[in-house]
Amino acid sequence: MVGTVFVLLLCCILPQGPEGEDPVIELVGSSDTVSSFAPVAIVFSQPIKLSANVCLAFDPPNFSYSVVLSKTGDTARINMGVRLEGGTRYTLRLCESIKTDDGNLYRSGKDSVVFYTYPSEQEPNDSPSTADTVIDNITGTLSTIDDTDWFIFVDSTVQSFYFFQYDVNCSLLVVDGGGVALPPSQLQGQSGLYGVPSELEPPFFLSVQSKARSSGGHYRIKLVRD
Ligand SMILES: [Ca+2]
Repeated sequence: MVGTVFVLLLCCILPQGPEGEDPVIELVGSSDTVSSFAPVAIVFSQPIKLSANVCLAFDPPNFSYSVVLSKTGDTARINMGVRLEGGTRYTLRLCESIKTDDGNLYRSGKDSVVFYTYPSEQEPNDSPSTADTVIDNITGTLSTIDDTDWFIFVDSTVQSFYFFQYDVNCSLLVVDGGGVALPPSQLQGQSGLYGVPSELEPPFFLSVQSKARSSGGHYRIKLVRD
């Protein structure tokens, strides 16, 4: 009984923050699916001190990450440091509790943020016979100046596709099932929406090739269906 009273009293004495709400951490952005190569941003519902140690436990593990906190203490950019697993559900938990400016607590070990990664290319995919099948989204990188990535489109409902490039200097080539390349002039490797010619019957192929002997960055292909 005495213990119960003490707990009740303690509940009333502990600071509850401006609205009395528990602080929460959420993913920034409208989508919970991200590229395996891209950073992730999280927002703290109640700001934390800039001196706070934001220690994160990834599941599956990633020990190469780094955190950059915004000057307002309410947003953190998490640079992954490595390429995450493609097509995977990730959970982020705090390794250490963090106090808010108002004395509330983000508790360690709680499930704080869940996000998913788009499927990513599986090397070797440097020829049509080893091409990765594109279902909806797929990400890739030109890891060396000699890297060429091939993708196969098998779905007849695909009308067009987006190609998003992030610091990739590349050219694109569409090849039909018989190995005949379409005129490359329409495909500059820039981010944009590319139409699939109506006469092109699946399966057909898209290759992403290094341009001017450059490498690095990453890209994403997103199919658009009718
Ligand atoms: Ca590649």
